[in-house]
Amino acid sequence: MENGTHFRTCHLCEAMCGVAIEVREGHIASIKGDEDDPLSHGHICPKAVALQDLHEDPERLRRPVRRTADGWQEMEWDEAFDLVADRLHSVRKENGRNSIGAYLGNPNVHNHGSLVATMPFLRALGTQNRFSATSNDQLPHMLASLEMFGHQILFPVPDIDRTELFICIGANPMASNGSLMTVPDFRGRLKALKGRGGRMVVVDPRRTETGKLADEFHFIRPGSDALLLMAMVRTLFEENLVNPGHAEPWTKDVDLVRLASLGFTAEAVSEHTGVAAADIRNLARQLATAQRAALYTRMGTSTQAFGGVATWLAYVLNILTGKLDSTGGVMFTQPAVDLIALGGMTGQRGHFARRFSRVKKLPEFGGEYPSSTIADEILTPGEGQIRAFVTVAGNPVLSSPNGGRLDEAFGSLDFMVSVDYYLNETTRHADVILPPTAGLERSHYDLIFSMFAVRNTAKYSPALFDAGKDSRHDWQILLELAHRLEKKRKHGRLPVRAEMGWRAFKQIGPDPILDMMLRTGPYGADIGRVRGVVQPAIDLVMDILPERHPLRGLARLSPLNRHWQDLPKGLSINALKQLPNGVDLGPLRPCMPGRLFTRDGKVNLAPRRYLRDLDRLHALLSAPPANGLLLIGRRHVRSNNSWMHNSRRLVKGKERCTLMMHPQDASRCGLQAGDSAEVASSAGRIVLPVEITDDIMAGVVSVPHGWGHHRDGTRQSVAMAHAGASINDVISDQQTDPLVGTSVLNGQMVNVKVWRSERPRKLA
Ligand SMILES: Nc1nc2c(c(=O)[nH]1)N[C@H]1C(S)=C(S)[C@@H](COP(=O)(O)OP(=O)(O)OC[C@H]3O[C@@H](n4cnc5c(=O)[nH]c(N)nc54)[C@H](O)[C@@H]3O)O[C@H]1N2
Ligand SMILES: Nc1nc2c(c(=O)[nH]1)N[C@H]1C(S)=C(S)[C@@H](COP(=O)(O)OP(=O)(O)OC[C@H]3O[C@@H](n4cnc5c(=O)[nH]c(N)nc54)[C@H](O)[C@@H]3O)O[C@H]1N2
Ligand code: SF4
Ligand SMILES: [Mo]
Repeated sequence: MENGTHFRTCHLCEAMCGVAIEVREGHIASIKGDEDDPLSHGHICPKAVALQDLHEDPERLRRPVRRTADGWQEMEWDEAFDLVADRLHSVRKENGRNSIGAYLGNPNVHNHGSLVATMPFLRALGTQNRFSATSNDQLPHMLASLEMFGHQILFPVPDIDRTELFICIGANPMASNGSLMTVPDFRGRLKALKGRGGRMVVVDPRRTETGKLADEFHFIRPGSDALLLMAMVRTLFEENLVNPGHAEPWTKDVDLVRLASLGFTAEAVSEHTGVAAADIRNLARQLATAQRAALYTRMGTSTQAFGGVATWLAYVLNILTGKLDSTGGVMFTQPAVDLIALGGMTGQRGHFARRFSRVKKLPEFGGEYPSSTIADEILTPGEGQIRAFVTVAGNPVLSSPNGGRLDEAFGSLDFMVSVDYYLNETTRHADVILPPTAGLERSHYDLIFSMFAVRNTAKYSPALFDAGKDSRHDWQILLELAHRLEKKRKHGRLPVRAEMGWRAFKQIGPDPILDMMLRTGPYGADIGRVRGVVQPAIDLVMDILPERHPLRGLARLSPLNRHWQDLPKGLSINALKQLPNGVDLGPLRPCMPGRLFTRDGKVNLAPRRYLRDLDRLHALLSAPPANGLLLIGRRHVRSNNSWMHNSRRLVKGKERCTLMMHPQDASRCGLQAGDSAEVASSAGRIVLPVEITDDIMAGVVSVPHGWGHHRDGTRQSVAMAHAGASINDVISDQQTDPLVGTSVLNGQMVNVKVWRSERPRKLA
């Protein structure tokens, strides 16, 4: 790579910060924030410099390895692909297509190559036993979007740069930099909000880094958000504050929501939630009366026992107060590659509960079962039992509930392959590991997070380094495996056309596809001069075509869509290459009801499955509040899920994998600062240092996730030296939100006691 400064997007988290990487003599000399990035304006977090650590990490795998009796052995790519395709094929032949399980991890969504190759890969695997990080994450948001707006990824995003009131429940953007709200430099944006006279309210069981900056902060008992939000809805009706405003004509079933909220008064839910009734009422009033306000919920309200209902109610509150699709409220990003419109056209709007998992009968969403049931499906004998497993960019042993049981399950498989560049807690169980290139060695375009950003932007970066001939990108690995598997299924020979198709796909890769999507998207080709002639004809045709006709979808997707008429035009990869810092496509714009995908073109405010789940909420309200310690997670700005602890720069300093505990609880358990605590549940136990602080609500304890690097047989020496303990070793896989199937990662009950032993803190 030439000497000089190269601009690209950091792909580590959802924030999409622009980075300026200075390269000298083929090496990274520095990584700084890109002042000219139209979204992040120079902001980066400490993880950005770890891009270099990741790039240079000698322990990052660069060639395929195979497990042998004498340890891991390197192999040639061709040999590795053959072996994997062979073994997967024979497991499938012997035990049926569902005997292969597949798990897709979080980094896939930061990788446009993977995204393009995943579909054909999964089709070639042919299994219904698919899992991903979604069910440990944003699944309730996807269900709410599907049920209410008719499309699984049409997410309302806070218009934070123009709001006057930001209500943040169960999220910590100061640490996470936002989620389903791509918001680089949250601190700066918050400062600007306050500078305009705006306010932030935070509701969380822990006074987080975000909570500390709030104008108003409330502790809430974990798992009780649905009660709080329902009482806010109740307050709106009681106090005549319901006013969907411009959304009124395209919103239905307001009255059903009113009926559903009966009984959930602020006074009634106060004891359970731990939030004073006056504060709940006041929250509802603030949301209703502020002209520009956004209520936002994320991980804490999503991955809990009532995550489905809570997420729905958050959407409902924004709609009842007229904040949906209005400036300064919650709006919809209009990305340059509109996967939402594309999904609408190809029938990928999403689906739910079309089939159920074999063992626990949990519902699929978009063809995936909840990850909390992976171990059940591997360990329970019978027709359809998983015998072989594929992981792509995932570390479920640390990221999914009951990691100990997953360890056992992966250890029992006939065959496992991991597409991953680290030998870690999950991939150590693989028979073969296929390592892809790392982020700086491939081109980058953020297909996913451009859809959820607080401003419309687009940016393309070519690969910064060439990893050489003996390397493969994720997309190359996935397509090669898919091709070989398809061939085997057809007894070694594909029809000529199919064979040519595969070869062409492998030849061109994701970028020409991306280019085509950019050119045909909302900011694509400029049909300016012909629009006057073409548009009326198109409108006429559209009127007579049935609602679900593919041509309608096509028009919706193309520059012909009227909604996109005024947007800037001319995007393509070439155009973006001329603008290496990225291009600003403007603030969020109202787009409803035109972008709704529901059959009747209305927002469905009261989908029946949520109403049916309210019996459970009534039961929660009538039972006495649980007495015991409730476990929640947390994130830290220097850590990223489970996989960046091999960067010395990120793990140095004070130990961060601690048990946070309120002084009252600590003294009740006989724990003092510096002690080690044992946290136990039916799933397992972990030991970690206690950190006593009144920043956490009494009755709640917190442990970050992604740690627990003590397991044998991994190859991440820095991470092992800072092992910590895995919260998911004590989170039970028996608890899911029965409505959606999401793992209950927040709010499970645990026992805590003093750990006194001369033995080292390592637990299996
Ligand atoms: N530094 C860093 N950034 C990241 C990541 C990372 O690992 N590290 N991960 C990325 C990913 S994959 C994601 S999905 C996002 C997540 O982004 P966020 O959702 O902002 O992430 P968290 O920090 O987990 O915030 C969850 C908050 O919910 C609170 N909470 C827990 N239980 C409850 C509850 O029952 N009710 C309420 N109201 N609050 C509760 C927790 O105390 C915590 O403050 O972050 C992304 N960004
Ligand atoms: N208790 C608890 N559990 C949680 C959470 C929580 O808040 N609390 N958060 C949940 C959330 S939001 C998420 S998103 C999940 C994340 O869960 P996962 O996606 O399962 O785990 P990660 O830790 O992101 O691991 C990513 C893996 O991908 C590999 N990898 C990194 N980059 C690439 C790449 O470019 N290509 C390939 N092929 N591999 C790559 C890494 O080496 C690592 O093995 O964790 C969830 N688990
Ligand atoms: S916040 Fe940090 S990790 Fe996330 S994109 Fe920005 S620099 Fe990268
Ligand atoms: Mo996530």
